[in-house]
Amino acid sequence: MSCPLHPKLLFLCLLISLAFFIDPSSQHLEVKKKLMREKVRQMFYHAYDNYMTYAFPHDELKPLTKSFTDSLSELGNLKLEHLPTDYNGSAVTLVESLSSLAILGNSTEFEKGILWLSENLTFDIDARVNLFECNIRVLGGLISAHLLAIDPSNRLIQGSYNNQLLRLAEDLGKRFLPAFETPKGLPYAWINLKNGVMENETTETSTSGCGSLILEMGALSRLTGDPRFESAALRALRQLWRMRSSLDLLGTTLDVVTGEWLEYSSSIGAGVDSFYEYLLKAYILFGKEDYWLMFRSAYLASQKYFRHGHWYHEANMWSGKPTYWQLTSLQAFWPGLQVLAGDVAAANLSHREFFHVWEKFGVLPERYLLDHQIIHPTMKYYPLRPELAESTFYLYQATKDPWYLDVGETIVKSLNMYTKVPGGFASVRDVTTMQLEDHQHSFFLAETCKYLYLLFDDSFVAKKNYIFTTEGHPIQVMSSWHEKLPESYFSGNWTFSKSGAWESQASALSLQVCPSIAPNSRRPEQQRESACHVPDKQIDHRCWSNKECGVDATTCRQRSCSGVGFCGLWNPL
Ligand code: DMJ
Repeated sequence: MSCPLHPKLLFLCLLISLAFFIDPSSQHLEVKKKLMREKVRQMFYHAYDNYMTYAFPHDELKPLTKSFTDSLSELGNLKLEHLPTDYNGSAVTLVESLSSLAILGNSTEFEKGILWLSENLTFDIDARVNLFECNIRVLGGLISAHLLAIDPSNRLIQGSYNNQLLRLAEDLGKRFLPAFETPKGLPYAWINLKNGVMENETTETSTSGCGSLILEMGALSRLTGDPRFESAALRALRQLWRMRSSLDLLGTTLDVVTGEWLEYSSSIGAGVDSFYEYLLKAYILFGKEDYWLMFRSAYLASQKYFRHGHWYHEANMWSGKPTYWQLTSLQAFWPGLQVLAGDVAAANLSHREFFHVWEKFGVLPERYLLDHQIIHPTMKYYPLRPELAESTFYLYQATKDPWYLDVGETIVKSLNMYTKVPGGFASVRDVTTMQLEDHQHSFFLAETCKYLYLLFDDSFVAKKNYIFTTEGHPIQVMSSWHEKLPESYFSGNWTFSKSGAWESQASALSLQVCPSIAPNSRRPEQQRESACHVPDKQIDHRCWSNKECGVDATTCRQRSCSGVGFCGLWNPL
């Protein structure tokens, strides 16, 4: 292109020429990401401002009637009249919003929130709360916000910060401890914050309730120097793991006093989900090999007994036989976890199945019956859950495939179209009619909006290595908390690493957790790790017995030794 000599025209011409050198598709992508970030930012503030106006300091917003609910106590099935008359809630949504406010860079609101909480929040209340929910929402929210506040690079605090959030977290953690006083250290599901475990308290709890406390309680111990929190959570986790079946499966519910399983059906969904998540994330955060070994066995078993194509059904923990053929909305976190484990190809395939159901109904129904291809008749709701957005975020970060941005855009559109009301965002009672329910769960601010924002914004995760708790609260991965610093450790969350001519693309973790590689047939120049891949003993796949054969990377099935001495997938499914 030749440019005229007139200065104005010359300038214009140079600009046009420059545009030719800038890749128009990447430019388009950046524009789209910026636009979407703004949309999600507006969604967050619509939810947050309405909460602050109509519900704060109570726990959650009722967006249709512009009123409030004290969910922290209602989680214990207590009616409000059973609570102290001066009880005004524990501002759960504010606690849950702090880390999102930090990511959005709203230092004013972040600091204001901390100030209010440090002057007003008390846990000395006669309220029965669910240990798991209170841990992931309140303890996790406080710890994450504390860590973000003390990180000077965030520039979130203008005045002085005197660890007020950490002190609140420590007080809450101490109130959790009586729940663990059972014969085997398995915690009660419910605890009265003032009086400890109540008389005649139910002894029934879930696997996730017992086995997903280690991130928050472990972090609390590291920050306070008081080892009791981490050891209580770890003891419970180890005991749970000891109770696994010979197939490495765990049931869904158990008795904390007798230590017996109550529900034998096992899954990656409700009641178990975050147990898997915390094994892998605890390994990332604390670098203890034990967590990885437990995760690896549990993950292998899940692939072997639950996976059917790209779906996951439930199975009996003792026999491994399928029990319920259902897809649940909570399972949609699984592809995100698979990305963290380096199993990106499998994550992509299962994510597509969930998104297909989202597209079919506009949102994800709580339960979808796979064998009949219909929604469960009494579980038609969608309470603004974050799991699909969460997995979409992980997959985009790992692959940078713009298709995931389109998925995010669809999710944002659906949420605005079906659930946005003048008073906030309302849950869907029935996805077949899109009839709404008067509840805006705090996880909509802690997770749904956060993951959608992070999908379109790379800056937060590019800065540091974070793990996100099951409630979406970031905790920085620090070498000082690591038992053993992994050999290949990266400062960013995601990385491309080169070995010779091969490029491997995966999570920062995958190079240490999945040293084995599986070829990617679609893009042979790229290799991807698989968390379940165990290579055959001999490089030429020759064998004398089954013991010398590994686990197939794509199907996660055990390979066996053929009559003529070669490892392969010889056994029929
Ligand atoms: C959240 O509270 C957490 O993610 C939890 O682990 C299960 N799912 C809900 C939101 O769906």
